[in-house]
Amino acid sequence: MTGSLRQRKRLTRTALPAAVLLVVSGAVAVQSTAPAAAAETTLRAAAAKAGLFFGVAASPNRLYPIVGQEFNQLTPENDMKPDRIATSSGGLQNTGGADTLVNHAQSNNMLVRGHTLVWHSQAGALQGASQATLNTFIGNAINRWGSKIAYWDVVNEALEDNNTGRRRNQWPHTMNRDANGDGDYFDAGDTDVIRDSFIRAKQVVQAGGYSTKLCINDYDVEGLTVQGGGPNRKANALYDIVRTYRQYIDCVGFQSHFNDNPNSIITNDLQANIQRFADLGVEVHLSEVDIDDDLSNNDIGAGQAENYRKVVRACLNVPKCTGITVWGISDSESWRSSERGLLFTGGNGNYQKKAAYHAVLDELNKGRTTTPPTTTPPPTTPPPTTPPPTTPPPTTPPPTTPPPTTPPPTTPPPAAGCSATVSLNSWPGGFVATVRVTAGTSPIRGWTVQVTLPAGTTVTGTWSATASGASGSVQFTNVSYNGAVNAGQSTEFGFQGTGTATGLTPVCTAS
Ligand code: 9MR
Repeated sequence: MTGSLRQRKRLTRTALPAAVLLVVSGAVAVQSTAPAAAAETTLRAAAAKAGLFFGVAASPNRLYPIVGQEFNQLTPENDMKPDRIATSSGGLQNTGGADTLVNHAQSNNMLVRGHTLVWHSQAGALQGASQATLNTFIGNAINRWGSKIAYWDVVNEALEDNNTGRRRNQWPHTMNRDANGDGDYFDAGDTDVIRDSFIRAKQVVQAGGYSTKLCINDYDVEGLTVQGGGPNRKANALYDIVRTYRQYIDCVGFQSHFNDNPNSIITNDLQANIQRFADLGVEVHLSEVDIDDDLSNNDIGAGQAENYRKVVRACLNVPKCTGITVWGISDSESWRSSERGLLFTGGNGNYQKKAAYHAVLDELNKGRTTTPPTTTPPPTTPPPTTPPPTTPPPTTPPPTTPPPTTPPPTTPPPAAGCSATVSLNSWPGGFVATVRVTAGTSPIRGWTVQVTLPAGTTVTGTWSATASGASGSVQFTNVSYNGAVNAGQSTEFGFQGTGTATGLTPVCTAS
């Protein structure tokens, strides 16, 4: 751990991109998964070994030793919001609290997530500002801290509540214009505050040569589905935004305030949703985690500690889920203290670990992949099983060329078959399909699953596979990390769509 942090510090000083820092952590993770490795005893150490950060929302008056001991990333809870630091013309003021937090992070080898530049709430003197003024503020704020900020939340909470999938009907989104009336703001003639703010932020980062990555952050976007199994339209809308503006957006924050709101629940498809964003090539962060300890009837777990474990595991299982941040240290000091949603009790620097803390630490210590126990010993020397990579993949998209196949020496090898089964989660007008691909008696290096969709059915999103089209006969081909499947083993991908998908007969072809 110490080695990786020393390395991290050196790299930070030379302002290498955050992605490189994470790869460094990931490389340590590979070594640490050796059986002899001892469990780490702090969240930050365990997370660093697994190749992700574990952070906390912080305020200048609560920079107790625990902040640097347990966490290696810091998000100013309120001190970088426009109502603290922006003037009405987009200048900066009162940056003292933010500076204190950035300095504290630097001296404790913590990454900083800047929070936040464009937001309808806590806008202060910027409330009602034009895009030009927002752009001025974006430039001033990014330039003030440069690469000391690893991630900036450029746009926060742009989407409406109650699962409508629409942009908020509030400033700054009231500046949006849908020129051709096609229902989105993605066209060249449209006005889109999200697009314009990201374009500006990207220009500033590039002009300054900063390593800062630019994120979009929102809540109730965590699951593919919401309570009752219907589609999470807010998540889908965020997905469309990230896909459309991918060239400017580097990272996505799922705030992860899990509570009893029907759209704020923990669903079984959290990991699949993280994965589909990751498949766009962006980093995913669980950026403001707190989990109500009294989820009544909406959660998928028995208790808070188990729910924390599931959430952490969902992130760990997706290599591009590169960080988790809890929204405060202790329950009593949380913005939602009545929900007791954090990892510690106590206050004022004197904190006690909860069961949830121990669950998170334990899960982090397991690392990126948990291999299911093998019941029968392998006969001879089987090819290695193929868990997802433990280091985050490079920022370039996965290669489009299939993995190389080795020509058979003289006689052809046994047929490398595979089979596929589909499980469906349907509702009127839509569905999520999870497809399990299982290798036959020989290992396979790649696979393609063909399905014929009924007329009128359209695929709107795919994760852990690449789709050849959206309707009719569609072929889903493995992505870089899940093509190789050992004999008898399985991997999964999924897609969602509109229409119905009952009675699909998937045909699996292996390579
Ligand atoms: O935790 C923050 C709290 O102290 C503030 O009073 C509140 C004001 O809106 O904002 C809280 O932080 C929010 C974050 O900035 C964005 N996502 C939701 C968080 C909780 O409201």
